[in-house]
Amino acid sequence: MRKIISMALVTAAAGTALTFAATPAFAVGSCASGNFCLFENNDFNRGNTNHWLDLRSDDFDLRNNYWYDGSGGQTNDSIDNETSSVKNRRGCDVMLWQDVGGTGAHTKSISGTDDGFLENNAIGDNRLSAVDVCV
Ligand SMILES: [Ca+2]
Ligand SMILES: [Ca+2]
Ligand SMILES: [Ca+2]
Ligand SMILES: [Ca+2]
Repeated sequence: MRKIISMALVTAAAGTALTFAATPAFAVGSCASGNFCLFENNDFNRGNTNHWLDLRSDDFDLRNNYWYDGSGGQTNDSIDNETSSVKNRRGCDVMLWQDVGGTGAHTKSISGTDDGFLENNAIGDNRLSAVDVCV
């Protein structure tokens, strides 16, 4: 009887480990510490397609970056001129630029803040093309 119980515990423990391994969805698009996080839609994609990208370093040309989806796979949908909300978990301020190379309208994302609606900022909605991390 004791042996059966311990076997059951081993099975349960293995099942738990598998569950954790199989649910990266918890982390997908949730903006972990150390990242600057872009979202295709307002309000961090809530109620909409879960297209996201995490950046850690400068990228002055988002034309060659592509959204990741809700299962963590890369799409063929370019990020350029599509960002609608951001979260700053990078640990420093980040400048958002309208044009490739870092020109045009710009908005500074303050370290530790979220903005679910870029339309009311200088950068505007669906215009972000360059990101300067730790300005
Ligand atoms: Ca790029
Ligand atoms: Ca958008
Ligand atoms: Ca805003
Ligand atoms: Ca742009």
